[in-house]
Amino acid sequence: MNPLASTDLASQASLPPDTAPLSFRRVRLAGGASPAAALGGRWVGRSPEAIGAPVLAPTLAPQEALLDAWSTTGALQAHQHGCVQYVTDGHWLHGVAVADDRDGGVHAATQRAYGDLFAVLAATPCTHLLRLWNYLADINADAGGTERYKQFNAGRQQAFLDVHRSAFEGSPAACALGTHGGPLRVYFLAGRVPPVAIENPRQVSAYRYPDTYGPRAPTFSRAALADVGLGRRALFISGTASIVGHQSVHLGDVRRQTEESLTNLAAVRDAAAARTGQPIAASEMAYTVYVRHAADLPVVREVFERAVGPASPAAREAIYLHADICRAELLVEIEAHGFIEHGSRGAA
Ligand code: 3EB
Repeated sequence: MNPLASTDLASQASLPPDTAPLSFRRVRLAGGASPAAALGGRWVGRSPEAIGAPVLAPTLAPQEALLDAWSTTGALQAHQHGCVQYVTDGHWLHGVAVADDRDGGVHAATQRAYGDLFAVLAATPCTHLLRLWNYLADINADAGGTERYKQFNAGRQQAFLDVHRSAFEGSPAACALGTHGGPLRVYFLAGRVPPVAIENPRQVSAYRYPDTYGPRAPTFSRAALADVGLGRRALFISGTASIVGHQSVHLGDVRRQTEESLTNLAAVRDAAAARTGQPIAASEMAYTVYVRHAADLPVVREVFERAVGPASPAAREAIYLHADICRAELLVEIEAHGFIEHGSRGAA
């Protein structure tokens, strides 16, 4: 336990005492029917709301979909604003911004999505982003001389600056993946209290990447720790790839890229544990594994399952999606979230 670190956390604003707790469930649904009582979440598989990233595993029936569902016990209200649809109970808010990038291009679509999203947050008590999930078709394709991911980064950073939100230290945890079609989709989860941003000591912070990766840096932190009520905290680990410092490593070697990504995930978990004074078990987290080439699934899965324990809840519940990673040379990216009980904090 690091006493300094726990002072840090203790000085964070705390949730109002009447807060309904936030919870998570990964659910398999026939026909993509929305479960009652969920704020919402990211859909994959056979649903009109699904992202264009085919599910490589688990094997789904033709009409099945998977939903990463965020729930609360509070009374829910659904709303729409601009390109954003969202559901909130006043304590937690989940939404999705959907913007077609075919007319005005990626930069404009990204600014529109984030502009509407920030307008929603500003109009509710849930002003603090806990986690963002970005999905953009053909992320590595060139459009007018600039890679679409770089245009996305420029639009995203500008949208943060436009509303005077930090685009650097304290940025939200996020991921950005390339889908095989469909509009830009930005899923977001927000709450009333700011999370604590966590960085990875093995990596340069993404918002400090040199401009060789694009004129505007990506806007995200490596992870975020958020109080979710009832004495629990969530650790949201951003999309994590085979990057050391700011460089992609193990080019062309999917096995070693997967191992390096897992080493980075462990470093982020360790950094979070140093802040909370409590370890978080890799075997208990909920993972999404993005694989660029479907043929790489067996190798990625073998390395991942060995790392988290082949019989663990993590291995059993992980989902593998066919998606492009935001740098053309990266073959795999892994994201995860999990929960920490304050109760087992001992003396603190
Ligand atoms: C990386 O570490 C790999 O642009 O929101 C990971 C997580 C990555 C989030 C983003 C990008 C993003 O740079 C890519």
